[in-house]
Amino acid sequence: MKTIYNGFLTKEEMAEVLEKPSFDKVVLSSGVRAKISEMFGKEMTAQEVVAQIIEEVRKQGDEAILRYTSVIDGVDLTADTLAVSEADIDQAMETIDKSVLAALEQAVVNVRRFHAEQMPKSWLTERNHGAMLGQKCLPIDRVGIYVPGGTAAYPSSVIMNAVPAAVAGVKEIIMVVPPAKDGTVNPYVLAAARLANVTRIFKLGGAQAIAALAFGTKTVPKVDKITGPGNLFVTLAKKAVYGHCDIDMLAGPSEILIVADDTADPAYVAADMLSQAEHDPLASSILITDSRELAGKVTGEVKRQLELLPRKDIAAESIEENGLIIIASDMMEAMELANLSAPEHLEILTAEPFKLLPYVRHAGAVFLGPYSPEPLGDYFAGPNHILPTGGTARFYSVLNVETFMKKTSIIAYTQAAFQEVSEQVIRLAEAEGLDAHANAVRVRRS
Ligand code: HSO
Ligand code: ZN
Repeated sequence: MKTIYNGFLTKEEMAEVLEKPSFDKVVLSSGVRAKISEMFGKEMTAQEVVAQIIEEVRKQGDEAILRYTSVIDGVDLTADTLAVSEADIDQAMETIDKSVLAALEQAVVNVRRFHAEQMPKSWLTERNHGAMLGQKCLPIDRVGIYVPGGTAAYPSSVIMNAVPAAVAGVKEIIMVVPPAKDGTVNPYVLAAARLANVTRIFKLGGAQAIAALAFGTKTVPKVDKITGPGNLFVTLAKKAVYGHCDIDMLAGPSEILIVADDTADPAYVAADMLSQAEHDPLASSILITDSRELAGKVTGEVKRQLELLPRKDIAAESIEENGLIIIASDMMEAMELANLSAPEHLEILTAEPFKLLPYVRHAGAVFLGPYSPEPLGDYFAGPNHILPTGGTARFYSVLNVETFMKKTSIIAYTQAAFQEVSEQVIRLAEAEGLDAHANAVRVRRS
């Protein structure tokens, strides 16, 4: 983990330090490259791999997804066993720890309650001469939610994807999740899917899952929108199918940025940094503080706590490669740097955190004060944990109910209202040289 002093760098240099590598420039590990060569018989970029998988899934449907599941996940499935059965979910509900089940149930309640407050309202308003204008908010019919597998199982991501969709009124929620080596899906993931009203589940991951959802196969239904985070291949596939269906965002590795002053507890700061670091060697954890003393103590705490973690290898690599402490001259400067980074998660651990809230301009989610650690939001408080990463909080929002809705506008003029504006509409149609447009107004004029 590096420590740098902001005063020594120009704003441009600092922007460079804080910039995350763009997801489409990520360098593949030698292991992944070797696997690609073995699979396709030649060297290929991640983009080329994704394009080829999508093409094959479009042409060959089930055959291609089953083949890729066999080659990539090492699991041989059939069109029948690709789908998780109700009996499988019943069994998962039986086997899981009852206290975890209770916590999942409460998380669903909290997430539902928070998202219900986001529900946009359809509206109609009256203008001159009884003209009515309005907007109807409608749910998307069928969505696909991607739940990552890999080194951890994420029942919380099932809840964060599916509950807002259900609140929005989506009729069919199709979930895809890569199977474990033995062909099963983590029972907590299945239980979360039942609690969150997921309609159907397929044991399918990677670019092949995104392609199947975007174009449909005999077994996997085509959806209108795909949401949820995944690895590089999933993200590239989402980008490639965008336009055939909608997507939520292009997400990369997880990040936390903590703005703290000398009142912050170094053990809390270190623990929160490590909570992100354990996700992924590519995850990043940044502390910005005006206190050199805190910076020193946090460095020590990170080292100490790291040793105690079961996922120490992942967290250590992440801290080593992407851990950073920045010393700012004051808290205003700290906030400026935080905005420059536009982090996925922004924790503010200062004496009066609410005083800094007005200065937050770019962040996926903000956590204020010593008792709002990020994992509270990851699992339980109610707000969503599917958030923009890599600086994209400048233009993407956290996943929310409107992610699963669309808006339709309504126009209903009376004759008197129409008469009053018709001349001006004709002028505009004529100016565009569109006479048939002008005529559609003229024929109605009295
Ligand atoms: N911090 C992750 C979400 C997560 N954490 C799931 C634990 N489980 C990205 O926001
Ligand atoms: Zn997390």
